[in-house]
Parts: sequence; structure tokens; C-alpha cells
Amino acid sequence: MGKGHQLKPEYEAINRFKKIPAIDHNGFILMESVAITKYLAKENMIPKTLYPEDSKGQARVDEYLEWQHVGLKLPGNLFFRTTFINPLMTGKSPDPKQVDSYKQKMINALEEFDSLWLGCNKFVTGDTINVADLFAAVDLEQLKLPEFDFDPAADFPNIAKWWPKVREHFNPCYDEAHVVLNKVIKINASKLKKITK
Ligand SMILES: N[C@@H](CCC(=O)N[C@@H](CS)C(=O)NCC(=O)O)C(=O)O
Repeated sequence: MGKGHQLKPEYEAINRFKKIPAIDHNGFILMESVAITKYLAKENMIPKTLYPEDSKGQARVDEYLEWQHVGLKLPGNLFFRTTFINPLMTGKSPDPKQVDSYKQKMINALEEFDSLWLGCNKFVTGDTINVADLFAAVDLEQLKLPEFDFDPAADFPNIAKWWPKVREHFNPCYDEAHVVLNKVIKINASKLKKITK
């Protein structure tokens, strides 16, 4: 993402919205993380515990998946795009007013997530871990950039208790999946500093 590969015509042919993720399953190309997750569950490619088959259990997970798009992912992605992707792509420092406004929206979203989801349960949808937790944890990972001077785990007590449990449950895959993100962040840190100073 730091190099803008998602914007290249080769990737646009796979995801016309130029966003990550997208899958190619034996020639069946699909975008949108929620649709991909449900497809993988139907194809028995993820454990049933992660996306329950019973209607009520599944509805609880869907409840979060519906909420998270606007509730957590959108404010997080807008903040990440404004403070990280856009400066790297354009070489221009972001407008501080816009950064403050997106940061505040993201903090409001984290407050809701911390109190209205994690405040009710051990995991996002109840006593057991599932894809809802993975969606949420991954959304939070991209907010840990050193430049943001902000750590969701330091400011939100329920997030602080829950987040390491998700990582532990999904490791070593969780850390493996974040190697690229962490590399992109590290490689671009000094570049970003020069642009934004
Ligand atoms: N609704 C989409 C959102 C996809 C999305 O915003 N992906 C981000 C990464 S998490 C992205 O591709 N950002 C790069 C960009 O905006 O250029 C989904 O859930 O798959």
C-alpha cells in the first residue's frame, strides 16, 4: 500500500475499487472483506467456530460485521489514508485541521467499540472468539503507527484486555499477516517524517 500497488491497473482488474482485500479462488475473483469471509465459510475454508452455522450465532457475528463498516473501519481508514497514505502518494503534508477532525472521529468510534461491544462481553459478540474479533483487531492494528502518537490499548481498558487475546488465539498467523503492514510502516517512517515536519 505504501507504494500504491493497489492503484495499479493490474490490481484494478481484480478490485475495481482499488482496495484491499480481494481473493482469486480458482478464477473466482471476489472483493469486500465481509463477502470474502462469508464465501470462505460456505466453502469450508475457515473453522466453523469462527463463523457459526446456527442462525442466532451467525446473526450475532453479522450484527457486528454490519456495524463495523461505518462504526470502526470507515473512521479508522479515513484517518490512516489522510495521515499515512495520502502524504506518501502526494508528497504533501496533510491539513492539520483535517487530521484533528478524523482523529476525533476515530477516537469516538474507539470509545463506542470499547464500551458498547467489549463492555458487554469478553469477546466482540459473546464469550467465544470469532471473525468479528479478527475484523476489529485488524482494524486497530493500522492505528498503531508511531507518527500518530496514539495507542488504542493505552487509552481504552476493554481494548487493552481483549486485543492480546485475539492476537494469541490467531498466532502465528496474526503476526505473519502483519509482517507486510509493519514493514511498509517502517520503510516509510522517515519519508513520512520529512513530508510532515
Ligand atoms: N469495504 C472494504 C474496505 C476496503 C478498504 O478500505 N481497504 C483498505 C485497507 S484496510 C485499502 O485498500 N486502503 C488503501 C487505499 O485506500 O488506497 C472491505 O471491507 O473490504
